[in-house]
Amino acid sequence: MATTVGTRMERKVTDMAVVRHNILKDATSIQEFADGVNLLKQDFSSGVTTAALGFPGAAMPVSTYDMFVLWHFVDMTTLTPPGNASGRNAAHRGPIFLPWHRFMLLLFEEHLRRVLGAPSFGLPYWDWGADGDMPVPPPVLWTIDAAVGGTGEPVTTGPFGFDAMNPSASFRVFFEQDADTGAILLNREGRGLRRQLAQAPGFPLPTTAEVSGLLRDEPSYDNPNWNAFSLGFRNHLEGWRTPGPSTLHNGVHVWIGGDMGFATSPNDPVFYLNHCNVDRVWEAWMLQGSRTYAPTQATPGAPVRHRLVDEITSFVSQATTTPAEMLDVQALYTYDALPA
Ligand code: CU1
Ligand code: CU1
Repeated sequence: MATTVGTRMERKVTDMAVVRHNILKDATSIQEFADGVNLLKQDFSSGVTTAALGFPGAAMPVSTYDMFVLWHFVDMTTLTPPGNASGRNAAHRGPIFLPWHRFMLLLFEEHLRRVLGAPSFGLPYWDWGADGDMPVPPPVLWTIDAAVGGTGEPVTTGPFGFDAMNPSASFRVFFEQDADTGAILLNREGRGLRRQLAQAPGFPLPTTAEVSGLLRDEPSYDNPNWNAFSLGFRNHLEGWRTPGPSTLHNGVHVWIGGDMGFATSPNDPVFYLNHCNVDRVWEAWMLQGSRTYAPTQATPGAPVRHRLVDEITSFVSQATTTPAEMLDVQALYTYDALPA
C-alpha cells in the first residue's frame, strides 16, 4: 500500500508507518542516526553548488545535510510580513512553527532512510524533559559519546567530533550565521561543531512536569496576534512565554548553546533530536484533543505563510505542503511513547 501526504508532497511510504524511538533507549537508532548524518554530509546528490546559491568564488558542492541548514536559515530570516516588528518569520514565532518543522523532519528522515538503505528507519527523539528531571550534572544524553558527543568549541568526542589531525574526515560546519550582521557566511575549510552545554544562566533543561503542564493548560493552538507574544499551545511549546520557567523548545537551544543559537542551528545534529521531541509533544497534544490548527485563510489579520492552507516550500526539493497536510501524519510515523 502506498500512502501519499497531500497531493503535492512527494513523500511516499510503501509499507507501514515507521516508529520514532527514544534515542537513549534504542541502540539501533543511536547508530543509524549518527551514521546517516555523516553520510548526508558526504552526499552531494542534489547537484547544488555554492556558486548557484550566490556565494562568491569557486563553486563548491553543497551536501544534502547542509541544504537543510540553508533552508532553515532562509526561512528563519524571511520576516512575515517583511519588516514585521514582532519578529515573526517563515518558520518561527508564529503558528507555522510546528507544521514547518514537522515537514522539515519528514524530508530529513526520508534522506536518512535513503543513504542508510534502511526503509524502516525512524528519526529518534531526545526526551529532554526526562533529562531535565535528573540531578545535574550530567543529563544522561551527554554521558553517551556514541549518541551525539559532548561539549566544546569544537566538540571533539562522539560521531560528530572534530579531529584536528584529520579535519577532512571530521564532521564540519561550512555555513554559519555572522553573529554581528546576521548574514550567512561560507567557511570553505569547514570547522568543528560548537556546543556550550548548560552554560547559559537561567536556562536549565525543561522537565517532564513542564511538558505535562503544557499539555494540561493549553486547549487552544494559537491566538492573535499570532506571534511571540500569543497565548496558546504553540507559543508555549516554542518557548516565548517569558518571564517564567517554560522556555521548552527555545530553552533547549539555549541550554546546548554554540551552533544551536543561530538561524543555522541545524548545523548541530542535536537540532533534529530536539525538534523530534517537540513534534512528539505536539502529537500528544493533538491526540488528547483534536487535530486543530489556527488561523484559517478567513481569519481576520491572519499572517500570510502561517494560515491553514498556505504553501510551505522546501528549498531542498520540489516538495511542498501546507499546515493542513501536516496535522495527521500517522500513516507515515508514530512514536514509541507519548508524554502525558
Ligand atoms: Cu527552527
Ligand atoms: Cu528549534
